Amino acid sequence: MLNIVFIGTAGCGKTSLTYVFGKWLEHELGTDVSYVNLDPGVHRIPYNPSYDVREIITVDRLMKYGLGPNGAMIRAAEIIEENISEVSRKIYNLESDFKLIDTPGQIELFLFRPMGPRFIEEISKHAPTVSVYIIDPALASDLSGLVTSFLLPIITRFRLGIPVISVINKADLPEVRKVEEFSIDLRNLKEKLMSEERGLIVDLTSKFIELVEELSKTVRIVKTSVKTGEGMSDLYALIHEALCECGDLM
Ligand SMILES: Nc1nc2c(ncn2[C@@H]2O[C@H](COP(=O)(O)OP(=O)(O)OP(=O)(O)O)[C@@H](O)[C@H]2O)c(=O)[nH]1
Ligand SMILES: [Mg+2]
Repeated sequence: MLNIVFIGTAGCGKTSLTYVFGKWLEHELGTDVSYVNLDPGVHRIPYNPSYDVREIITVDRLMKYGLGPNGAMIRAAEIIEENISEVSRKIYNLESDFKLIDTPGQIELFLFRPMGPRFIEEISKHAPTVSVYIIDPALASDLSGLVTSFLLPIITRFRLGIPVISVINKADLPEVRKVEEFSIDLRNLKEKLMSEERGLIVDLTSKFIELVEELSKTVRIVKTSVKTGEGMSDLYALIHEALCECGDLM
């Protein structure tokens, strides 16, 4: 039994990848998959959820009581946190080899508020848990965007305390080529930066690159696309590697 938690910035493809990777696991490996929706604000999801947090609260319902969209999302996260034992018990009770967990649209609701770390603490008591951090090429197509995109999975690892693997999604889009070029060799990226930019931003960015290099020595990043289906077996292999490294068995 394994929990796989999909995390990333708004619109990076969490919901679509949860669905497409789940179908790949079912069809290619013949495994049982449970789909879990933790997004209280979503309207339509492509998979049939085995557990849906909207049974506790929805953003729409809170907005009917007069909250604005951001206030409603924050309140929803608090309500989920108040019910975290029940939520994680229901997920724990699902009988399947893989539980794919789709998190709220806004990453800060899950990562920076107590809900995400509390949820991870609960579910990882019962089964190995790994997070898939999804990089959106649209946010990584300039140097500072790229470095920020590489730092976020490190922050995710730090905040959640579980293995985090990174994927660059939307591999079918042309923007991904630039991200790939940069990420293949961070040292080249640093030299390029030094030659093109000046001042504090160069110092900061090169320190961040060093940090990413240092913390990502053994990390492989794979490309996925929910449009073409590419990268699913690579993603599966990467999850396997991450769990082997931290000693958890699948
Ligand atoms: N071209 C392309 N588009 C993608 C891919 N993955 C997701 N998208 C598109 O990106 C948009 C957002 O996808 P979602 O799966 O809803 O992303 P999300 O991270 O769950 O979004 P929120 O939960 O709203 O933050 C949709 O229009 C998807 O069709 C991909 O691999 N390639
Ligand atoms: Mg979503």
